[in-house]
Amino acid sequence: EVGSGKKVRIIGVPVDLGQAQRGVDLGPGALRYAGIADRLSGLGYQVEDQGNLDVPVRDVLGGEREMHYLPSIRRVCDAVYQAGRRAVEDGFLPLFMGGDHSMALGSIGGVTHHEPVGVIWIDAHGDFNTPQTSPSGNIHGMVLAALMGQGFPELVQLGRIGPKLQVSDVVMIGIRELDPQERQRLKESGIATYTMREIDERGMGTVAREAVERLEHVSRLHVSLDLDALDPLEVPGVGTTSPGGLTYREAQLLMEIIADSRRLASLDIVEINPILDQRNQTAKIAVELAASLLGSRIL
Ligand code: HAR
Ligand code: MN
Ligand code: MN
Ligand code: MN
Repeated sequence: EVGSGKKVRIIGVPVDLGQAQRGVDLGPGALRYAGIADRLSGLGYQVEDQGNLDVPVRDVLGGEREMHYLPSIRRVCDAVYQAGRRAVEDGFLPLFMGGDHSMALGSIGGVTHHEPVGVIWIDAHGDFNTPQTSPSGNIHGMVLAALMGQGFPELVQLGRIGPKLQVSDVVMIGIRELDPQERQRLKESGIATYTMREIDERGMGTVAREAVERLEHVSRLHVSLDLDALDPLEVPGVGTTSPGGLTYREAQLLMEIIADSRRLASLDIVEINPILDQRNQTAKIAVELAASLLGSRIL
């Protein structure tokens, strides 16, 4: 058995404050109903669900609306950070269930508390805006920049002082939709980025192996899986859809190749919006991708 008693801790983060659409706070429930815990225990993992972290509902945060809920996102991410740090200290592989992508500030902050981690950021978007370049003001579109030390000081200094990630510790896969200034910033950042064009031309197998090799210098890998990286025809349950995305087969191959590295140490599953979904299809696909990432084999 692949899991052979290794421990996974499920941490639900029902946050929807990083973006504007209603429904993404229901993601943790959707993943539970799609059977995430049983699927992983079936692989031989010891699975512990620690429930959901406390997240205020936006309906009681009227006063924060103008600030795009920055104070509450900061508080939520603080709790996520501590939960992630503790999970690593306790010897668990933490699986963070969003919620929108703003929670990755806490999850990636927490899992890098003791030592650097290589991050595979799978997303249609760059999430590399700053408050100055963001057209929407939505914090889920700024989280990777904040992790690298750029943006709201409240977010940059979360958990511990300073940047949580170095340029060489990140690879991005599935990118196809960037805002004009975000695009410029990403080009100048030096982050390794595999756009959809690159995947189409070179194939996912080649791209995925190269991405994992780029993170050879770190002993642990974190996957931040934004479901909008997949094509909306396959995963209708996401808030910010972008056509021309990964097929389920490509995403699964990517997961399998990351699994082969045997260095996966933590995982985010974010941006599932059950209100927009059809029969929980998006969460079901996410569960299968998590299983592939944790070593499920066809043969
Ligand atoms: N780039 C846009 C913005 O900053 C939208 C990006 C956020 N969308 C996501 N995150 N789902 O990946 O508002
Ligand atoms: Mn994202
Ligand atoms: Mn996205
Ligand atoms: Mn605004």
